[in-house]
Amino acid sequence: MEKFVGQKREEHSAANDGSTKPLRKKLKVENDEKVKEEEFDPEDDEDTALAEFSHPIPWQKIEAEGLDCDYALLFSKEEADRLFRQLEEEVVYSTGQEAKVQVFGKVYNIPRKQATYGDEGLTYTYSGVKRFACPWTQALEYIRDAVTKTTGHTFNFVLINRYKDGQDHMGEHRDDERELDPLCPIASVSLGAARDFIFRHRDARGKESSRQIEPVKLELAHGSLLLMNSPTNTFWYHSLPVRKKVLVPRINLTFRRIVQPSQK
Ligand SMILES: O=C(O)CCC(=O)C(=O)O
Repeated sequence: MEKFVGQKREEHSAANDGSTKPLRKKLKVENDEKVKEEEFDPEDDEDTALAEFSHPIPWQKIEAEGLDCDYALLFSKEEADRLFRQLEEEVVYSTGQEAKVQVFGKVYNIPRKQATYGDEGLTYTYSGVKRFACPWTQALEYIRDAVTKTTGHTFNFVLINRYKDGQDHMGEHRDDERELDPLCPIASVSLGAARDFIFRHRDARGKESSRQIEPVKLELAHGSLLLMNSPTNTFWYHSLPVRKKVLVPRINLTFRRIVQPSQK
């Protein structure tokens, strides 16, 4: 039997009204004490906007043998809706070689869209393909800084996966590439459709598995943050399976700290 870690789904379902608003709005008190709404100005308002993320948020601990994760709702539904729409405008997804994976020497199209952003000059090689970091966009910087304020960890790279609906998926894998700083958790932010996310212990995979260990199953909600702490990615594979009933898109951002060989 799968171990299910439950959350409240209905409060965090994604909006689909298609409208585009600025990332965040500020309230300005005028001389006559009337409160006026102003457009978000990224130059002067970012610290104020991010201040709320320095307050503790309720974390849910998810533990099993060799698995250590923390889960929380980071963004309100309204803010998660706005961030989703902004990412839809800003993120440019890979095409060509970067939109493929290599498994045992064979090249496949990936069943979702992918993009990589981060600090200048960083690269990340996984599934046999080298990815280059595009410069951070405004929304990505905002989300990255919110994750940093909440967790105390800094990140220099983000892998973005966009699932157009429940047919798009990600197969079982571990994020254990040599470039990843082992002391920094992988911070996974989800926006859009809620999707199941399954961990499976490396000794309990396949018919010939040596041990019986229950998989750990979560539902990643709109606006949520999942921290995969060490040593989770050594012992546990994770996947985002097909869910045919899911008809709306989802964007997942995994913030990582890359250490390039020259820095090691
Ligand atoms: O979309 C997800 O939640 C899974 C992402 C993932 O497994 C990865 O980026 O390694």
